Amino acid sequence: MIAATHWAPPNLTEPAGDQPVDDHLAARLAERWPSALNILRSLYGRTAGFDEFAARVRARLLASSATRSKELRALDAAREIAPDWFLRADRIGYVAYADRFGGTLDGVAAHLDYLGELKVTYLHLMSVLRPRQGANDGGYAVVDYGDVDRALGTRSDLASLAGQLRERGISLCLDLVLNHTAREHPWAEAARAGSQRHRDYYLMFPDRTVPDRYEATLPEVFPTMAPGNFTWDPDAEAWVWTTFNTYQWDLNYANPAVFAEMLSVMLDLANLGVDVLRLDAIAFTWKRMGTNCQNQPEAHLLAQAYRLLVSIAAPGVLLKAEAIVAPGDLVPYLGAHRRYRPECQIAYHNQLMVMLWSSLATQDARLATEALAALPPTPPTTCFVTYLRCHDDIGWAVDDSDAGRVGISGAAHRAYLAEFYRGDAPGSWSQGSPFSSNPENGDERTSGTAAALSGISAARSSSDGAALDRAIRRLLVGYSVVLGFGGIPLLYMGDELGLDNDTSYLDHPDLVDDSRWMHRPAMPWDIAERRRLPGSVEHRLFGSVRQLCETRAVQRAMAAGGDTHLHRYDDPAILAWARSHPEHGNFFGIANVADRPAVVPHAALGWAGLADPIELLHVDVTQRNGDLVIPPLSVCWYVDRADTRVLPQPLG
Ligand code: OTU
Repeated sequence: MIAATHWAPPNLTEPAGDQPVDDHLAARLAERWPSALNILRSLYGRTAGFDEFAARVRARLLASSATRSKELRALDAAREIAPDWFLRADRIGYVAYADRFGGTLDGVAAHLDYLGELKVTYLHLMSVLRPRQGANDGGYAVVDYGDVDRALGTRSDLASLAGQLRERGISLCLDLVLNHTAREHPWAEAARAGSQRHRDYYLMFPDRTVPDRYEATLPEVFPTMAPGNFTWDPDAEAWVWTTFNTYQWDLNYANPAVFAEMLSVMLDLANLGVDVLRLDAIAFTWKRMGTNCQNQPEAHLLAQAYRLLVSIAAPGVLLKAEAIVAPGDLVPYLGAHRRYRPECQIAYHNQLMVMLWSSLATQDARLATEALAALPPTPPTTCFVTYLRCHDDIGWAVDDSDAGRVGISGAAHRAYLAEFYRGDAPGSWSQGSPFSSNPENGDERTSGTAAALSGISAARSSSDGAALDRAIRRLLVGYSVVLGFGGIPLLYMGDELGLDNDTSYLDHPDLVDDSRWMHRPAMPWDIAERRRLPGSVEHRLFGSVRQLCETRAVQRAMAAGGDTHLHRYDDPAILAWARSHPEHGNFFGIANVADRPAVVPHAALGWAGLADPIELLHVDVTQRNGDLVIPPLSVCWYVDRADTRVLPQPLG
């Protein structure tokens, strides 16, 4: 912890005019710059002009701090004093495309009361920075990181929205698409025009020799939309590295100039009032011949360097790793290396999403229990974002050895889940669609809204009341685990209302190839009004989700940090997890993923460390022969009475 003392750090010998603006900054520099410099040296120490580069980075930090507003500096100070601010139980996230939620940034601001109803304290707005015209992968192809999409508003609208969010205690998360730029970004334009300096910002090859050698070990991220990892650009007369779509040019992070450019972007967004930077596709940022070019040690060094540098200039700002990778590869993004090294504070818990849908399809939580128990521990100063749906597809990340431990084949189960959620398996209630099927390796991912995947859409169109009840319970089981698992839960826009798939993308030539658009509808505010109409699906879902959020927000034992342990019992329908936090107390969650009652031993509550448990969600748990009977498709949240400040209200 940095104290606001008045000593001059001994090793700061910069010339006058290059002095830190305040003592806090001086202290942070003294504490963190040497480590940052070490990391930069291991990344770029061998490139010519390293010292000059390092001096420029340092000067950039000072300049950025000097222009950081008083208000943001105060927030920095508060967050340095209470660095667990983002781990607390009252952090509840909402994720939406800015345009689809509000039309414009001002439009987003006009709907903040809606987020207030859900107790939202963290807002991830997508597609805010200026993307290329035409196809742009939902905004993940940026032409100007310093400008806002003109259809949404201006930089000052963004700063004003951030200010309004701050007043309401809502943190703003924006995407930092750092792995690639749009093909029309000025750097790429200059590269095409022949500037060698800018060609070095990207990975460009005169012929197929080197690309073919890389391709030998590279997977394809979008095999149907954008096969291969390189695109011939006739103007640049080169094969350009394009991991994602042809118009998304991968940046060359082996070039320190690229590192410095992206640092400037981060610091600029931080000073506009952005609280969390989502590092898009961070796993892909460093390439190495003979590997899959993901999760390379240098990708972690990049994240560590950015973390330290951002925490010097804007310590209230967090980094979130968007690394949709195997669990063992994931926790290092939170700093869990052989020895802890500060890296991103937040990462996506993709495995939980996959395992929830897997459990709901099979009405069996044993695979989920094994997979979640196998996840290595995360540093207590970091957390996951947990979610049931997001703007991307679901890749059926079932690990073969997890599957083996419950006696099933990983490959067969992956194929089954894809089939189930596209609605083709016997008994399926789902109305999802395939995304990026790869006939070569049998991979098939899935698109669809939570309502479509949980059976709400199907039940609604067949007017089957009992099926609708089950489907609603299914979606709420998913969200009850997401909100109780520990971490920052994310509500994906529209799930709280049960929005159906939106097929209008099929009429749009830029979108038609990409089924992810079916779960990216515009917010139908007229339908949202039905949340006030008793008996409507919207009322049932919204009311229950709101109640989950309200319940969580006031139960400090539901904070992130601390440990999570999966508990195993005989009944395969039970997913049970205990969380213990040294300060905030114990939490125990029990989910029954089956459409029949399920049992856990009565002693389970004691085994989970609860002395005087109270159940927060008013689930009608009964007792039978010394067992607790959990009703079909329901979730119980238990905390100790002593840790409870607010007693629970019935869910309704
Ligand atoms: C991310 O996606 C974004 O979330 C996608 O919307 C973008 O299309 C993509 O980057 C390119 O900018 O790269 O680290 O299941 O999870 O495409 C993982 C696949 C990513 C997605 C993957 C992801």
